[in-house]
Amino acid sequence: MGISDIADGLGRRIEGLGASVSEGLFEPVIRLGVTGLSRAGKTVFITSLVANLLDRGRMPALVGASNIRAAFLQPQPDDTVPRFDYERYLGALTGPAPHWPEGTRAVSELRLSFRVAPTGLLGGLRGLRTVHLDIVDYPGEWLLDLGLMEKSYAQWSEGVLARIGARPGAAAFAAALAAADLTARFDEPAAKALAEAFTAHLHAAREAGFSDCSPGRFLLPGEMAGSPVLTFAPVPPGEYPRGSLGHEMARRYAAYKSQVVKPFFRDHFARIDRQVVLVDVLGAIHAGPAALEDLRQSMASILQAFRPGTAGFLASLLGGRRVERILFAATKADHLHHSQHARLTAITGALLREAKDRADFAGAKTQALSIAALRTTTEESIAHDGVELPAVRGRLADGRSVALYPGELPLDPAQLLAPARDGARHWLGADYSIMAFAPAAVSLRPGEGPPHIRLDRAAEFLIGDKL
Ligand SMILES: Nc1nc2c(ncn2[C@@H]2O[C@H](COP(=O)(O)OP(=O)(O)OP(=O)(O)O)[C@@H](O)[C@H]2O)c(=O)[nH]1
Ligand SMILES: [Mg+2]
Repeated sequence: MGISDIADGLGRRIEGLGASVSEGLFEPVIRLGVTGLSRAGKTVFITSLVANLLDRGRMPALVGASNIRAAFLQPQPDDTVPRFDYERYLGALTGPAPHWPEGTRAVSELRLSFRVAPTGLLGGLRGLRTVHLDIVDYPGEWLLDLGLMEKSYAQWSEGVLARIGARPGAAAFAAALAAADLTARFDEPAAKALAEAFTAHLHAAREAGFSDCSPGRFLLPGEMAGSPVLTFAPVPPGEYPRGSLGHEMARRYAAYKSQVVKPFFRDHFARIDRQVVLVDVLGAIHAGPAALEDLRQSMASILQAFRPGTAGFLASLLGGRRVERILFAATKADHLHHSQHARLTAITGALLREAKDRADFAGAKTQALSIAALRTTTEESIAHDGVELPAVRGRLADGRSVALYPGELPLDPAQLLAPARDGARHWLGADYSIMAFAPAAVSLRPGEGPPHIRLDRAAEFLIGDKL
């Protein structure tokens, strides 16, 4: 740990104290982090959660909802973070031609404030309290970058090169690597060619359903696109003299850590109180055993961020502060008939099991749930060879209505996780499908948010105790 790390840690702690003293006395702020890998469902989750907290008719499991006298959006407190574009996303999901919002590229934030009636014995004597909920949307890939903080460039390179082996685009990257002379004098076009081949591989791997496509900013560069911190790639072990291409790559890797990874953890992650981690378990099962195993390993890396005791860098930033509650939510459960939801939850729990067993997340409360932030289907049973199958029906983007029987998830999660871990190429004797259902056209009644599955349970776990 360097002097600057210590100073940063101290600065945060003092700043953090200031915030908690003034806000703690007057208006409590809950900072809710929403994360998940690309396409996990973060934007849809936040949009539907906010809509359902503003209009709470579909939130029976949120017990404190009856204490809420008013809920309203406010300007968010951080001047340099983009606002989560709630109105636009809600318009996309529930407007006249419902469609999914586009993918997001960066951190964004929204403040929802509640006026809450006092509860308890002396409740009647006090006025309404204000509780602020600051929701922060950030890519899970950025948490994967925490793994880089403890790795030297050589260690990181070795790990990546071993992992990507047969993945899409890896051969083209290997060819680019073979063509490059890493000991030759550094020149920018050569660095760029390698970084581009590596980035192309990351994109292809993500398309194919792989989860660990870090460094996170390579896929989501935002305003850093093309800058030197994103223009490096892993290289084989070797002696790279000063001024060489290989040496400059190592320097840029170090710059990525100090100028990209560290500021994210300091400015965003370190301030989170409650966290929801969205996981597209069904999508990974559909993509096959390799994708499910990669998801498991990626989640294990992501969850490292929530046990800061082991990571020196993060421990010094957090200074004893911790996330109090973590919800692991399998998203898009509306692809399944409700009779299969418990199995999806069990698979999600098992997927995270190892990571959870290694530590108890420093005392944080955790829960696993299967949810759909926006329910796009209705349930029905379809007759197939004389058997009634529990199915769901939804609408495709072209307007066709189709019934889907996604396959029966096993009762025992090991039936999926074990073959995945053993490197199976296909699921044996089973086929799991999902469909690109479009959001259903809804006409929301006054006081009701968009239809969902268990979003109220998620909200109760995350913020129920503060209402
Ligand atoms: N059926 C169903 N599909 C969903 C639901 N939530 C998300 N999806 C699907 O998942 C896709 C990704 O959802 P987003 O909310 O944009 O995911 P994200 O995590 O914000 O994605 P990035 O911003 O690209 O990282 C959507 O376009 C939908 O196709 C849901 O509740 N039900
Ligand atoms: Mg998004």
